[in-house]
Amino acid sequence: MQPQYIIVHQQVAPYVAHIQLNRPSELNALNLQLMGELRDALKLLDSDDQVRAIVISGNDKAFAAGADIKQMAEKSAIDMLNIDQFSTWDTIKKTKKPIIAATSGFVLGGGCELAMLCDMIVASETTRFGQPEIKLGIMPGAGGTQRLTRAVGKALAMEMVLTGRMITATEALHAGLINKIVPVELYLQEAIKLASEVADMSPVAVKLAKEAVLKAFDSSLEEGLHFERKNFYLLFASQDQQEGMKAFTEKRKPVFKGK
Ligand code: DAK
Repeated sequence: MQPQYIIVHQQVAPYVAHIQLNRPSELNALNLQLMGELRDALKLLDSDDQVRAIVISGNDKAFAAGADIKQMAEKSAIDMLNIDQFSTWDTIKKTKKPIIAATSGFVLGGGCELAMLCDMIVASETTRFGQPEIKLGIMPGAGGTQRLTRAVGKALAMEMVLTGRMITATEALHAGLINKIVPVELYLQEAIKLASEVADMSPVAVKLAKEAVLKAFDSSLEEGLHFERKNFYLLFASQDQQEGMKAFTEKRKPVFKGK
């Protein structure tokens, strides 16, 4: 069945897929159906050999203005427990291929948490990031107190989470939340370009390197270094390692096969 709230473009560049969140009249508010469609699309792309990097965008006005407040408003704690949205978010989190968020306009609440679940963020200069849940009498529930704090530090995270203040793309860049800022007409193009750069590398090395970087968030330095070492050794069992080093000595561009 065709998804209703996302558009999947299989090959926007060689080995690069693009998912556009497409619920513009609600500023891409993340209702349950949209999140389910996103989860299913990512699962398919993650197992597709023709895809090595994925870009997620919204539109110029909003990447996503958060979870759908209208859908959540009447829910009880037990409804929330039974719906178990976390399993959807957890599946998205398990995507092995790199994901780049291309953001513009509002990146709020669950939208900000979704962008932070991605591996890199390319933002237009009109992007505003925020965790405004506190204004609704709740708090972030999908990583907004944890990933944000690790990215920008306690002072700014505390301010954003406790006051709901949105920050500009420039503040986000200085705080280390995003990778780059570009003019609004270029953010998608630049994100695809960044994804293409990654897609040029060995997909096995990219997968294991992404896993190792993410390990830094939930391990001690010693554990993380140990994990890194195992993945490093493992890559010496890949054809891509042989190709990469051979191509270097032969002064040519490597052709990586993901094997
Ligand atoms: N939900 C539902 N509809 C939304 C929405 C949202 N988050 N954001 C905007 N819309 C809708 C508006 O209701 C409006 O619809 P109509 O009234 O035209 O039918 C339309 O989009 C256009 O919005 P506005 O008219 O408000 O546009 P403005 O430019 O005036 O204002 C705004 C833009 C972004 C400042 C404003 O729309 C706004 O404040 N939106 C709400 C932002 C917000 O509070 N976001 C946080 C939501 S709570 C979880 C995972 C995640 C979460 C929870 C659980 N689990 C895994 C369990 C996340 C929670 C949240 O994100």
